[in-house]
This record gives sequence, structure tokens and C-alpha cells, in this order.
Amino acid sequence: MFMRIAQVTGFLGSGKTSFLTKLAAEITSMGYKVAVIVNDVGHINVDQKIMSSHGLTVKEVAGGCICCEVQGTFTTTITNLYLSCKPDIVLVEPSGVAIPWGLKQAVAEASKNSGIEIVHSPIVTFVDSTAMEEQMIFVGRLIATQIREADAVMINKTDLCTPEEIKKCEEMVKNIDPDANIMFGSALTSLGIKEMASLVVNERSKKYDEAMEEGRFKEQYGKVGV
Ligand SMILES: Nc1nc2c(ncn2[C@@H]2O[C@H](COP(=O)(O)OP(=O)(O)O)[C@@H](O)[C@H]2O)c(=O)[nH]1
Ligand SMILES: [Mg+2]
Repeated sequence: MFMRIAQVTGFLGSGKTSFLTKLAAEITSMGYKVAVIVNDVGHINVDQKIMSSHGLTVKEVAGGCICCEVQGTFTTTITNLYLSCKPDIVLVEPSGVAIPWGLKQAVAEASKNSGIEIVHSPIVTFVDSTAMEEQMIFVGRLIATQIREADAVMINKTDLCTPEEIKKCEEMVKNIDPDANIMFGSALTSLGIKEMASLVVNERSKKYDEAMEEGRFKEQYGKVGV
């Protein structure tokens, strides 16, 4: 029993759902069975409609954010998803204010409880290139955490920006994490779709392993789920 989980984070409105819809279609065309879990309170019905129109499986995790509140429910969702359709890869979009390690812990719990071997694909944090500068003023700490905990950063909505604006956004990301693996994307032009598909299908999250080894995971969350 083997299933990949690819987590997408990023602030509300950074374009995760729009991108995931195309990403899921791309991964499906590569011959993999894809499922999508969205947990965007308030937007769930819209997301579900978009995803369903692409013939994808969408599981709704009710109530609060995946990472902190619904660990039990998430475990059940993952287990049921596996039993009902055995996807090769599950794309997870937690709420826009979730941080990556929280969800990783929930996934670890799901894995332990269900006996499914779960591989963590690289975590990709989405950044809204049209809004990052302003968001850094109001929610800078959250965005910085999402960037530092990610394996890759997707500078998104590039179709709306000039090359100079994109460059500025890239510099802001590098200021937060000089080692960030940066990609550029747009749900409108499909820039970055193939690149990200290849990443989540073929690679593993390195940040997660490092954090586990160094005990940082435990330090941050009190207990380790595996
Ligand atoms: N022009 C443009 N608009 C986008 C892009 N991605 C998302 N949007 C728009 O940005 C808004 C938020 O997108 P959504 O996917 O719901 O963001 P999420 O909250 O991160 O899931 C919506 O109005 C989308 O149509 C993009 O690449 N280019
Ligand atoms: Mg969304």
C-alpha cells in the first residue's frame, strides 16, 4: 500500500485551487490516478465544483484547518480515499493560513493509523506575485514560515506582472530563504504546470526529513506522529 501526498500551501487567494485544477489534469494525463483534498473553509463548494468538472475526486474535510483541528477526520479521509479509489497521488490544499509542518504531522498520524505507506512529495508554497509586497506588511510572519518550510516556492500569477515585478517578488522570497527552490507559474498561461507535476510525481520532501532528523518537528509540535 503506497500513496503519495503532495501538499500545496500559500496565502488565501494566491491561486492554489486554480493551479491545482490544471496540475491534477496534467498528472492524470501522465497516467496517474489523482485525488484532491481541499480544505478552504467558505470556498469549499466552489472548489468542489471546479474539481468535479474535471472528473477528479474531491474530498471535503469539514470544519477548521487540516493542520491543527481535524487530525482525526483527516486520518479518516485519507484512509477512506485510499480504500475507495487507491489514488497514486493525493493533492492537498489546506486552508490558506495553514503551515506545512502541521499537516505533515496529520499525514504521519493517518499513515500510522491506517497502515498505508505515505510518501511526502515536495511541499510547494504559492506566492501571489501581485500581492506579496502588501501581504508581507500584514501577514509577513505567516508567509515567511510557509516559505521556509516548503521544498519549493511557486511565484504565481506571473501573467499579471511585469518582469521587474516578478524579479522583485523573487528577491523578497530569497530574502526570506536564500536557498529557496523557486519556480514561476500561472494558471492562466499554464506556466509551471509541467514543472510542478514532475516535481510532485518524482521527488520527495527533503525539508520534512531534515526536520525529523534534527528534532525540529518535535520541538515545534510537541509530539511526532510516526
Ligand atoms: N490572472 C490570474 N489569475 C489567477 C491565477 N491564479 C488564480 N487566479 C485568480 O485569483 C483568485 C484566487 O484564486 P484561487 O485559485 O481561488 O486561490 P486560492 O485561495 O489560493 O485557492 C481567483 O479569482 C482566480 O481566478 C493566475 O495564474 N492568473
Ligand atoms: Mg483555494
